[in-house]
Amino acid sequence: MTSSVCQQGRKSCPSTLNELVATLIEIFSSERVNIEEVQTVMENYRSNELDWKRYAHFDPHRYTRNLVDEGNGRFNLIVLCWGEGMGSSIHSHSDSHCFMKILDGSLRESLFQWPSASEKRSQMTCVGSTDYSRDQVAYINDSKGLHRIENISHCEQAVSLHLYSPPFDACQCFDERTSRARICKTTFWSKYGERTPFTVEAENN
Ligand code: 2CO
Ligand code: FE2
Repeated sequence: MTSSVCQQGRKSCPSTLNELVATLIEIFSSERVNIEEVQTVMENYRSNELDWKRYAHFDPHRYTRNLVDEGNGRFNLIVLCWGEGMGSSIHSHSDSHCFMKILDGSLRESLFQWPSASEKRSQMTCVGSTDYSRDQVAYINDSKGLHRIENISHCEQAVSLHLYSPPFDACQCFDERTSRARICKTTFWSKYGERTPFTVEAENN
């Protein structure tokens, strides 16, 4: 059996999640972020369940967000667990970079335009959708638009690894039929593998 060998040197080709975190911390220590470099490094890490299963906690009712690392204050690295048929709302990313790598299963990203003032109270416009499978990496920021992420499978769970820089704890969530926005607080189901205490206002976007 042949395995693809990464040709770009050890740092660009992390072989474990820990190595990936170390490389990302180094990349984000500089002021300027090279989006392609981050995407490549995240793609080069081959998903290994042994690395991330301690962060992969599922909830029967909605997708979970599980903090892996706070990236020296520069980014949040989060494992998201999506049960069959689960999805997010349409949401923004609070002026942050958002990278999403598939660790298991596959996810659909649907892109939407920001509603213009004249479109208030009308249906939002979907401008395309892309399916991502294991080890692929998607990128979005607010200038590219809004998105919804869904696990469209009815028989497979999905797990994804998200990097947000700078970290944020709230974003805007939109009602697809009316374009109305509201502020959603983001919450963690677990941090560093440990269940976080339940809070009443807890909600995902
Ligand atoms: N932004 C959503 C969240 O962090 C997930 S969709 O991918 O960015 O809950
Ligand atoms: Fe998102």
